[in-house]
Amino acid sequence: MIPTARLTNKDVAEKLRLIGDILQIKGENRFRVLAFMNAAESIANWGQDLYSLHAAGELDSIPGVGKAIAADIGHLLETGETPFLQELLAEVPLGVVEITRIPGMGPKKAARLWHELDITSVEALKAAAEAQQLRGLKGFGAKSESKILQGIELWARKKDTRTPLGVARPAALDLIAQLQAVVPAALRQIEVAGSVRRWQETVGDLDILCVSDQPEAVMAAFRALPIVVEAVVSGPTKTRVRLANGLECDLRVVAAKHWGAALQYFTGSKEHNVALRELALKQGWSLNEYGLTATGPENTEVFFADEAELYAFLGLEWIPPELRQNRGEIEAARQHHLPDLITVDAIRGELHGHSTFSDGKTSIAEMAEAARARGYSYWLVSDHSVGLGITGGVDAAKLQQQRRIIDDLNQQWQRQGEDFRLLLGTEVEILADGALGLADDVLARLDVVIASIHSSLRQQRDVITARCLRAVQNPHVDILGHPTSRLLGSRPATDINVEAVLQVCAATGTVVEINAHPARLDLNDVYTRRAVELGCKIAISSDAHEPADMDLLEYGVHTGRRAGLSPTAVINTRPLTEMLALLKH
Ligand code: DGT
Ligand code: CA
Ligand code: CA
Ligand code: ZN
Repeated sequence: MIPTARLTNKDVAEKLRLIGDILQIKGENRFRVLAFMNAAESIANWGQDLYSLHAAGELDSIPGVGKAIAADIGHLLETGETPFLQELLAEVPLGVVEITRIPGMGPKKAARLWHELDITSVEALKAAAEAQQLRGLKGFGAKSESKILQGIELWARKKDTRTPLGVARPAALDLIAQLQAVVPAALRQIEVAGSVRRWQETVGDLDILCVSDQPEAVMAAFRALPIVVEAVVSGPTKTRVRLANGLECDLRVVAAKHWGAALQYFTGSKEHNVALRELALKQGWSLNEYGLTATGPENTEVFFADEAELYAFLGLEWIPPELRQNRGEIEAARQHHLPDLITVDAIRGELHGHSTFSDGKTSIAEMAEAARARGYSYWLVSDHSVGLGITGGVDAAKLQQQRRIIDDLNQQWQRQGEDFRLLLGTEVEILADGALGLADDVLARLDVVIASIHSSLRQQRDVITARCLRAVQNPHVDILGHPTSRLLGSRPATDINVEAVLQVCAATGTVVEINAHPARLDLNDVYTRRAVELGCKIAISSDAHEPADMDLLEYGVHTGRRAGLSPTAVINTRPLTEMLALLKH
């Protein structure tokens, strides 16, 4: 039972999706297709390691995974392949599957192009469209040829190019601010929707929704904004533009009475919407982006001024956008059991930040001032330890210097009756063998110790997992920093066994960090959910290297919200003494 290469949950989900796609091309039963698609979705969002579940014979405990699909997954994990998929791939060329992923193309069209014109790759499709060979087919015309070519261009550009939320969100808010500056009188409401509103860690495109009596003026102003490069679609109610940074943005104008349903619809996620629509249907209503229409003979229509009214009409509490992932939130909203979600305001201090003693850009005193200005009551100075190749990493002597600076500042605040304290810690490097970059007796003198991995990131799974486990078992290590060390868009997560690490963190009382920097968001939402299930305590910090970085905290808080995180699970929502009492030593 030796797998050639270890598959991630995402790899397995992709294979299952591929099976679903091929079954669709073959025109198989819709429910059979759905079974694979649902299993794929479920596994992509599953925080637990599939290999250990498989070893325990419990793959079918995953929602949406029945016995038959569990057996396919078992084959995948053991051999990297499944006989079923092999069979399907022998029948249907992979290029035909790829064609289904082109915008505007679906399994039916792809199957026809394959059977009738023997087109089995995107390249062949492009050539055929350019050579005007498609218009001979029934139902295809000159117009569909140019649409297909546009679709192919989009597909080529889109492949693997989701934008980190840290880039997409400011861009969307900026667009809104610019529009508000140019046509303030024309805008009655405006709001960001789509994945940005749900704080998903990466974003395909931006979606903005507004209410206006002057849609033409709003659309013209939008197309004329300086950061807009070109209009891709120009219409009275929908305009799609490309921005200078390559992102695309949809702007939709809706009538005031449609606002509630439209904002709900365009916020998504698609999966949440599908489930909500099913719930509405059961109650005799058909839901779309305008409102509800009775499915009975009278076709009564109901409209909603805001989202909360729509959810209430369906018997649900308003669901925060971060939770709209079809992972049980609709049922929870029905039973008034939605979690009490963490907010930015609940954070009382930060437990990860840097100064000029390592790679920070600002002195301890200036960082402290910035933290105080934000209303925090504590802030941890946690510079990198020596041994990371960062000039000026802290050693025992430098930590003593830092202690003197911090003591002085704390005494001043105490004299002035200020509710603010600096804490001294370090972000100690977990060395390649799991030993720490500073000796235990040095760590013992610090208020809070974070341990994290920044080097030897490509170690094998067993090696890097054991390395991390050794570190979190150290009684002086209070917090595990950015557990997977990924950098969104530039560096994949290490191959660490997160499940095993979280279990040991829970057992040892080691706090797990959500590093809020939008390039990290590590732990991510899925693993955070799992960490809380396992009983881990969480810290959310911005890992600030200069005062402006402290603004990034919200990305971590909203990642926590996507995980259903409540303030009580987050140690830095507590007052200082309570927070310190929750640490290991
Ligand atoms: P993205 O852009 O890939 O990061 O993700 P979204 O969620 O922003 O997706 P997008 O931009 O394609 O569409 C925005 C929202 O519109 C989406 O979250 C839900 C809704 N929507 C779009 N297409 C469909 C659809 O085919 N069915 C349903 N139920 N909702 C849709
Ligand atoms: Ca979008
Ligand atoms: Ca969109
Ligand atoms: Zn750091």
